[in-house]
Amino acid sequence: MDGAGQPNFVAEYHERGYFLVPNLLNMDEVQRFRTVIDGLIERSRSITQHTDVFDLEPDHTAERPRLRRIKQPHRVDPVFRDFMAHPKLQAVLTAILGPDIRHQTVKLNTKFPDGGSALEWHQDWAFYPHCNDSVLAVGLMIDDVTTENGPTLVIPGSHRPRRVLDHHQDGVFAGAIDPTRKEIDFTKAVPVTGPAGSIFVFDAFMVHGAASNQSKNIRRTCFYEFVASDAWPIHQINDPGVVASDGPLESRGIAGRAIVKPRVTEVPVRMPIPRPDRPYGSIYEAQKDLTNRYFS
Ligand SMILES: O=C(O)CCC(=O)C(=O)O
Repeated sequence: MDGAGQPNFVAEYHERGYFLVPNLLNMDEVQRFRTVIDGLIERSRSITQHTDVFDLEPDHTAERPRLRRIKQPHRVDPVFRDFMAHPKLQAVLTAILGPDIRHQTVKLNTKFPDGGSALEWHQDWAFYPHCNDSVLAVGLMIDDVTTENGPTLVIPGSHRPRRVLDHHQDGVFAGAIDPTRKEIDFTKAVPVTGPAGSIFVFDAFMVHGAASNQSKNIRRTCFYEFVASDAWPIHQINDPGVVASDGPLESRGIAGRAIVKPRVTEVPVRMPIPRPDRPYGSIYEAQKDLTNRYFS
């Protein structure tokens, strides 16, 4: 706690745009996730194309299953949903977002050994602008995250000033910024590493990405996006799936009250309109057509 009675991570969040809470979950809790995820990976053997649940690496096969992502895992197994009610997580979230909180989306990025896909630099805000900026993401480390197994990389301080960089290419949403525009100093990138069970929390305006997994160890990180209950989406790139399966937005509260009156503030927005010929599948698919890449 600092002098004003606020946990220190709140100041860190506002200054740098992110912070780490090591070992929020104990190893028994982590193991519950791992068991469920191992079962899902087994299930993916019979899949040959992306589905509503599985996003596949290009070299995925039945013999050697390799996933990039498990989409909306909280709809697949309660372990992912139950985490949102974890008292330690709730304490962190309410310190930043206040007492009334809703979840926006959940995704489990599974970076398999020997080449699990990179993600180009982007701001989450570009994907789901809201009517105010009380929007953040929590990464829950299911495995130890090291500098070798494809950690999330952040650019500290890039969450301010509030601006949304151009994530479009040729007029369509491409899910990443163009590194050749030199708007960001990538030499400032910091890998977010930590033991399994840790969480890191980052602002939706933070520029971040992730290199590919060049190690022999899997890196599974589950990303939860949370918003203050009075922050309502201006656009949801993965709509209507989210609304249809999770029920109406006002029923997705994880703490406090559902607030159906949006708090509207001046926020920068560029509408993330996807390609007309391909429904939005995942960030990996959106980034497929990029001409200029940083990581590969
Ligand atoms: O997998 C990572 O480390 C980064 C995830 C991310 O930025 C995303 O899924 O939007």
